[in-house]
Amino acid sequence: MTRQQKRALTIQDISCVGRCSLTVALPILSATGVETVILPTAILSTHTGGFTGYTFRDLTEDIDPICAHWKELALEADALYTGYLGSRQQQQQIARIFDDFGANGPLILVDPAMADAGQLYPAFDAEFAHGMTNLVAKASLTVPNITEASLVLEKDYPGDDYDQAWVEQTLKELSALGPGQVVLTGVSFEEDKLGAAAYDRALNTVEYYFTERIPGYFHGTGDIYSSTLLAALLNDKSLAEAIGIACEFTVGAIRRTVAAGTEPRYGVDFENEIGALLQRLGKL
Ligand code: PXL
Repeated sequence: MTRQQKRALTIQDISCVGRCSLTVALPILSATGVETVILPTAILSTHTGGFTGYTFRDLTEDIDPICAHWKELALEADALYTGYLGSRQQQQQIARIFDDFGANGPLILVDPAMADAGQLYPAFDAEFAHGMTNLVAKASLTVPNITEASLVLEKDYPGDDYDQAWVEQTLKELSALGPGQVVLTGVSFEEDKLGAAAYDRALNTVEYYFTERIPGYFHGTGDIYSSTLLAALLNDKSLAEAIGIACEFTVGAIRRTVAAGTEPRYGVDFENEIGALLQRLGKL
């Protein structure tokens, strides 16, 4: 069956409250015209950053039967996109999903969503980080922050103490694991600027995009960034264009949240930025 619309399959948790993982990936991709198929890895009452007492329903056992059904349907996707995962076992299941649903050469985006600001998220350990390295190796595009890049490469987290040479070496080391395209987020060389760096191995280019830095820690912005990056790529933007579109969308959502004075652990107001995103994509 021929498809007019691009289709993404995204595999991550549902944090019911807190605007991250599937509750941002699905609306962002859908709003930009991408048909979005979801594989939830777990259901949590809230995400694990800044809330205590959250519930966690592990959906590991459901993953193989869901995928078996999809194989019967000969389901195909233009992109396979993973984010926050519930367990080490899920990393292995997903490696198989990449093989099972990879025959048509989809873009495979692995966001190794597991850490920030030098710390693993509460649910994860070194073994999980190691498993993420194996998954990154199977991606065509990976989008870590600086903490995640350091964990994936098993090198020291530099804190704020890095330079352009470190960034470009890190991009190339990540690419050497497998992915032809790498985007590093949370890159900053000047106090008041924050952005992303992208490496494309085939083009042998490194591109940067920076916006104003808004001080504070804003939950879910890594997931918003990766989802928007993928949405832009599936809307035929180049990697260099897509990193800028995703930076502007993310900072726009942060700006609105700061102006509204809402609690950052409830995530950022990306909903009211969707119009601006569609304009940048040329869809309005
Ligand atoms: O990628 C952010 C994220 C997603 N899902 C859950 C999380 C987090 C970050 O803490 O806890 C459940």
